[in-house]
Amino acid sequence: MDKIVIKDMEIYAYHGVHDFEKAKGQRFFVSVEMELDLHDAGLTDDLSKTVNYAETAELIKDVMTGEKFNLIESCAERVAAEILNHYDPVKKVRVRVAKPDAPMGVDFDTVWCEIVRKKHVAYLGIGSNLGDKEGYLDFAVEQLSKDEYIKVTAVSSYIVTEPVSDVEQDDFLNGCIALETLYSPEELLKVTHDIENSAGRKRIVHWGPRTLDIDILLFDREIIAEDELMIPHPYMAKRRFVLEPLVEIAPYAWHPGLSKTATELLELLNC
Ligand code: PH2
Ligand code: MG
Ligand code: MG
Repeated sequence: MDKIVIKDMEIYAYHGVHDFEKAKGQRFFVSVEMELDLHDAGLTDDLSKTVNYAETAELIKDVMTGEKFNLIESCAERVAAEILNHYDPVKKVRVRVAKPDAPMGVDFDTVWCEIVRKKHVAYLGIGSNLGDKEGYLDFAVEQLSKDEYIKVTAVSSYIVTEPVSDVEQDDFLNGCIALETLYSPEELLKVTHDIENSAGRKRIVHWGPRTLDIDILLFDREIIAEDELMIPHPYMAKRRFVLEPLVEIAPYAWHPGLSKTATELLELLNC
């Protein structure tokens, strides 16, 4: 992947565990490597097709001077999040924060931490068969869009589907959401649970009627098999109410366990 790099930007700031560090301040050196596709910008000589590094430098300075953190880790985390949130074309960033005058009882050149953060792509299935079904699905989209670490990139049409269940219940309204996120799968799961709960979801009957169900279907090409979290979603390949809306927004979404696209999975259900 192409990169834009800013190396060792010097910023005077007030981070540190000790009170005197927060009062007096010291020098920090911040480096960032932003991964993005530079081909188009190079061919067209057009600044709007790339990231303006002078603007990035300002952004980094604002993050580093806007708040006082205990840890250089927190500085790095915030810089990474701001850059990824601010610049759509940047998919991955490496951030290093160095503190050469850190109070240590030894002679040293410098000390730094370095992190790599990237945007993940995830697909969610949403469903409701209680109350204002459309309202609940819209609520899920709204709440996800509001989260500063999530960008909703596509929402499918909502389709009416018959319940796949042994429990007698009303028809569902189902849909799919595509998003980019800085969250890990576990963090995203917590976000989706919180949204289900604020939609008044009560877990009374297993596989019973629900105001709002949000399932993580796919997360990058990861495979996770834990009690609380299975990715890809274990039943997605068998369920038309998942695959139809998924194919509408992401026909080539890849199922890493079955090594098939969403479209291929839907075709298998049809035959
Ligand atoms: N969800 C289930 C069980 N059955 N059937 C339909 N049609 N739509 C659903 O979203 C659904 C279901 C468990 O989450
Ligand atoms: Mg479900
Ligand atoms: Mg669920």
